[in-house]
Amino acid sequence: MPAIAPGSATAEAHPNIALVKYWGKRDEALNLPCVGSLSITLDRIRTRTQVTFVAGAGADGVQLNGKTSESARVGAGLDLLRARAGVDWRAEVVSDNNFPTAAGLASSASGFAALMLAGAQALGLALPPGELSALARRCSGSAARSIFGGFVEWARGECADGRDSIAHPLLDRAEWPLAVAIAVTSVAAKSVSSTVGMRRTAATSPFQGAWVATQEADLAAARAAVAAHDFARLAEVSEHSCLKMHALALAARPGLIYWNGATVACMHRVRELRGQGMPVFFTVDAGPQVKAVCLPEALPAVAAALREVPGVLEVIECGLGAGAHLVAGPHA
Ligand code: 2P0
Repeated sequence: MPAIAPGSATAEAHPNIALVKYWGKRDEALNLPCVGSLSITLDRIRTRTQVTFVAGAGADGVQLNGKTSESARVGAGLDLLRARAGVDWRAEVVSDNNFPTAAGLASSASGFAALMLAGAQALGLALPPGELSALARRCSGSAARSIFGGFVEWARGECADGRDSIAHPLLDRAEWPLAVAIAVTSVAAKSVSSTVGMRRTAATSPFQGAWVATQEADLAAARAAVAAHDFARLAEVSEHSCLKMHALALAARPGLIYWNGATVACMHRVRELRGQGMPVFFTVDAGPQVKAVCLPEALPAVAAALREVPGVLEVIECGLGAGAHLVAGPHA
């Protein structure tokens, strides 16, 4: 008999946005990336997840945003925790996002970071943040980074078993507060998931080798920019990494086009604003939303400018947020 009783816990985690992007896996089973990446964790938008274990084996139940959801990935993530704890209890998972799910707003990052923290706590597993990061990575690569707040780096790692492919915090959000205006241009779920897109890219894009070969220089430049609080340098390397990742994916067969017309219009608008002296740059993930990263004093003007771009449905304003953390209850 296990020494612990089934319990319940609730955790919150925020999405993160990569400034130096993750794209491509060197091991799909363990979710090990071809490249390291560097991100900022957001505030305001979040996933809140309650995990309740129930004694006795059986199917897990998952509710996402009030609807019953089939999620093999949730079950697989919980299996990692059950194996650690030596139990076979099934779980009831209740999760909600206060932002559009699966539209390039990194809901899998916040979702799996919150799931693993709540699940570990509900099983009484006292896991250090690095181990939680590795477990979250197994569910979804970018979730490794949402365990931490502020500026975060996820190391590619060298070990075949992935034990060194974990995220760590680079700089606290209070040390260099940045702001992000997210221009939502579509709330439809994306047509090609990141996992499938990465697989297709690695198999068919002629630029895959160049992508991997140039990543370390981008990471070094971004790390230095973060350490020096050098916004112009961070802007340059971040837009480069974003456009390089999309060029890589565009060159897959068939090519992956994650942008719509409003996405491109927002990117041009951000560059116009920067040309006028505003401290702002863009980044875009595997979806059509544009994230405009700026100094906090520029946020109202950046958000207002993006709201006027035709095709922009909504602009969400965020600052930098904390890492995954436990909260009192699902509706606290
Ligand atoms: C990133 N993206 O670094 C990159 C940039 C999207 C574009 O991480 O297959 O949902 O679950 O590991 O983490 C999105 O990919 O993919 C992502 P899986 P994930 O943020």
